[in-house]
Amino acid sequence: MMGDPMISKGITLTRHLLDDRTPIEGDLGALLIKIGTVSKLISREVNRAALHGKLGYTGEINVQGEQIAQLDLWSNDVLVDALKETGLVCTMVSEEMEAPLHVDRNCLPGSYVVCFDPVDGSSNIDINGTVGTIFSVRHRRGHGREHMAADILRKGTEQVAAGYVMYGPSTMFVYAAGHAVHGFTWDHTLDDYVLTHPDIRIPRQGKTYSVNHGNYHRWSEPTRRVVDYLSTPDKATGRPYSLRYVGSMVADLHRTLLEGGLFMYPGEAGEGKNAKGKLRLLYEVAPMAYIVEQAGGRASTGDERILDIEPSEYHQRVPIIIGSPDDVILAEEFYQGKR
Ligand code: P6P
Repeated sequence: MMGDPMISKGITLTRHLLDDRTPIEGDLGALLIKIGTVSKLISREVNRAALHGKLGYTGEINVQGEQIAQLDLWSNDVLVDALKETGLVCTMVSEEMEAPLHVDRNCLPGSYVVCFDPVDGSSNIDINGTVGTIFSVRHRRGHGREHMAADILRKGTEQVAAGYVMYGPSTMFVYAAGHAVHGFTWDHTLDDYVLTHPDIRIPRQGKTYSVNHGNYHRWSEPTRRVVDYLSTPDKATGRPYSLRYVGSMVADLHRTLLEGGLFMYPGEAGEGKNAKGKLRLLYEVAPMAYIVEQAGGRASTGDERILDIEPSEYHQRVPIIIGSPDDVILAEEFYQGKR
């Protein structure tokens, strides 16, 4: 896409997605524009949460066993209503909804399944940290509610688009739809996203690793050995890497995408709740893996390519090792006993 006349400053997300030179299928552009529009509302509420008494938690626990932040529920409802309104989304899966939502009237041939985490990392809102919305888009294959599970539980390779919105010092919309990864920054004067990061490519190798080091003693041996290796000084191989960890997947992945390096949320040793890690395949791990691969990166569990995983449950967790290809391959060598 580099050199493409559409890849120039001042191009808004709307104009980019509706231009017939942008290789995006059918109604997908309209769907992404809608997600961008809703993200403006979420961004505004995140920014005003402290002023409008929207900090803190509802006191309820979600299907993940996690506390529900006030903005989690509000953002989920806003996204659900918007995706319904498009008339294009037949089925939705959300971190905040135990069961998928099936919208019969939208289930025409070519309609979409959208999986999303409305506000990922919402625990960071109360400390004015960066949070994000993550989304994944697939075509539905079935013909009715009875096919809903089969429509949803499909490999990440069948995604037709994925993206995230990062509510940070600036609000950014980053998406991939099979050809390139483009980043747009919210311009308040235009009241729209403007193309600022065309055709993002992840560096082959980075200088940072991103993981919750507090879990060190719960990790399996290979994970500890990866982290021990990266934090051991060795000039010839550019070590030690610096540890960077926000605790908000969108923030940690965005830095990794732009600067390279490794993000990991590995499984824990043994058969406990977090044996497969904490992050959910359908609406966190698979969309991020889709984006990073399209930027030239790599994403695996340590043993298996993320996008090849056949989901078995809507809220299934998988370990994730993702980022620069050289760094992920190095980590995989530890998991596969080659180092
Ligand atoms: P931990 C936020 O709760 C989240 O789902 C991701 O955004 C983030 O990467 C991860 O969990 C942080 O988890 O256990 O390190 O606090």
